[in-house]
Amino acid sequence: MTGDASEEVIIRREGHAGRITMNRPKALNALTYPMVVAIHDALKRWEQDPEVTVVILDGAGDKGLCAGGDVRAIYHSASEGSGFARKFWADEYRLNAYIRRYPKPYVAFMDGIVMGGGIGLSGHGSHRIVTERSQLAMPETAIGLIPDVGGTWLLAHAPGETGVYLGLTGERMRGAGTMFAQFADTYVPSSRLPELAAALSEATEPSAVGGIIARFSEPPPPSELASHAEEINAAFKFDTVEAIRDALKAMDTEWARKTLADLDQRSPLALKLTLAAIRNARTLPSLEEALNVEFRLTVRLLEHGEFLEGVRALLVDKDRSPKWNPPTLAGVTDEMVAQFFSPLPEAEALALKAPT
Ligand code: QUE
Repeated sequence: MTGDASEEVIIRREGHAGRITMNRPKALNALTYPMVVAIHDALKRWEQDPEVTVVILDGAGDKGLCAGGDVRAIYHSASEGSGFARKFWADEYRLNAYIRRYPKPYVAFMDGIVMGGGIGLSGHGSHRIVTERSQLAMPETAIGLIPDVGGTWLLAHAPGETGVYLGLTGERMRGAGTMFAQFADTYVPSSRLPELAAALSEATEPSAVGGIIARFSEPPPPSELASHAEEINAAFKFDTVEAIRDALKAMDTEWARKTLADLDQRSPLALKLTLAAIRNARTLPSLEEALNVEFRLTVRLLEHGEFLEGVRALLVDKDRSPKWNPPTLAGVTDEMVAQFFSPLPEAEALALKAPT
């Protein structure tokens, strides 16, 4: 079971650690379908292997852990229908839920950029480590999608309206902000990660992992996010995106103007679905239920065309001028939102269930 550097993900044992290294550094380690399968298989093997006491996830290269899902592959598959996208998202979300239920410590080194699908692989882990280089985000509304991979669940459990703000604007979390939003647990300087991995690989019991990590923990550098909590809660408490925009306009501060400009770049349809999905996730009993709803929304955003237009404009043609449909918030009716949330036909639905 030796690692092969030509693989998209390097899976190997190092002492008592099962190690997963995302290995597409030229694509910021964006998560492909074969990587989803390889990671799930490795985790299943290590679950049964008494020699493995801890799993460590990290990324090759110096940019970050993972930029997101390989949305370009989904874009290029779409001319043949939604089959590949459905398979990709269903198996990715199943992996996200499995990570949350994993019976051994799952340690994610969230160094550098960690977005979208990268959050799905790390944010549900038992030990989430950030560094001075970490930039975490759920940026999907920019590409006509909703924050998926359990993003609506994580955002729903961030304090106050922080998650609504992060999910709608796609704003990046750094330093202390990652922990304030409850997307990370521990700050460790990036230069100490190799030493931490070596120490973890010597853990003879899963129960030793927390204490090992604590030895490397330092106070995180301050960030802007918590300092804006009051403005965030005041502007993002409303039930409609229109009311949130009005509140930002009335604030007339530098922060409010920047936030408004961010929102206005994003898909009106994705914004309304994201607001409803995060609020809805607060009422759900489990991550699995949130993933099942996310699947309805992502599949329908693909078939509607919004997601393809977003990927085209931001990642393929790179003209940064998506033609959103509808083009304005006013065009997105409550009926349209309700239609997106309605259950898929039983044979097409993702039906993940929380363990009882
Ligand atoms: C929103 C997103 C993604 C994004 C940009 C957004 C996303 C994603 C990537 C990405 C980035 C670099 C790559 C790549 C994909 O960008 O999900 O293959 O090399 O994966 O604004 O949701």
